[in-house]
Amino acid sequence: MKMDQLGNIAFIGEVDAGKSALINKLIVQETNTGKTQSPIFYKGRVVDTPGEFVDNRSWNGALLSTISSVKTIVILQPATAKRVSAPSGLLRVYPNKNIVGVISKVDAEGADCAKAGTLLKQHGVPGPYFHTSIFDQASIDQLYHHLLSFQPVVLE
Ligand SMILES: Nc1nc2c(ncn2[C@@H]2O[C@H](COP(=O)(O)OP(=O)(O)OP(=O)(O)O)[C@@H](O)[C@H]2O)c(=O)[nH]1
Ligand SMILES: [Mg+2]
Repeated sequence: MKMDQLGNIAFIGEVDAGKSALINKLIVQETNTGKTQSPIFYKGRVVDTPGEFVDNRSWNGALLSTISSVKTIVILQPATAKRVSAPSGLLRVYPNKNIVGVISKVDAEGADCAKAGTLLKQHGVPGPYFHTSIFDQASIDQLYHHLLSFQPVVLE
C-alpha cells in the first residue's frame, strides 16, 4: 500500500491568505514564490488559485470551474482577516466535495484565531479547523496528515 502523495486538492482564499506558501510547505517544491496570477496545477492535481478568484465576485465563476474536478477544497481563512472572502455559494454548488477549513498565518501580528473560527462557522464551513503557520512545521504536518486521509490507497 502506498499513500505518500497529496493530490486532487484545490486551495482557495483571499489574496495573501498564504495559499502558495502553504502549498510550498505541503508538497515541498520551493519553486513557487510571489503572487499567483492564474491557477497553477501541480502534479497530481494540487491546484493553487489566485486570491482574486474569491476577492473579486466577477471571478467567482472562474474559481468554481477551476476547482470543479478536484475532490477536496481547502479554504484558507487568515487569522488576521476581518471577513470571509470565500463565496458563500461554494458549499452549495459542490456538496459532495471534502471541505477543509484552515486558519492560516496564526503567528502573524494581530492574529485572532477565535474570530477566524467564528467567521468560518458563520459561513457554513464545517470544522474542525486546522491552524497553520508556515513557520510551525508541526502545524503543517497535522494538516498534511489530515489531507492524506482523503487520498485513495494505491495497492502495489
Ligand atoms: N507570518 C506569516 N506569513 C505568512 C504565512 N503564510 C504566508 N505568509 C506570507 O504572506 C504573504 C502572502 O503569501 P502567499 O502564499 O503568496 O499568499 P497567497 O494566498 O498565495 O496570495 P495570492 O497568490 O495573491 O492569492 C507572503 O509574504 C508570505 O510569506 C504564515 O503562516 N505566517
Ligand atoms: Mg498565491
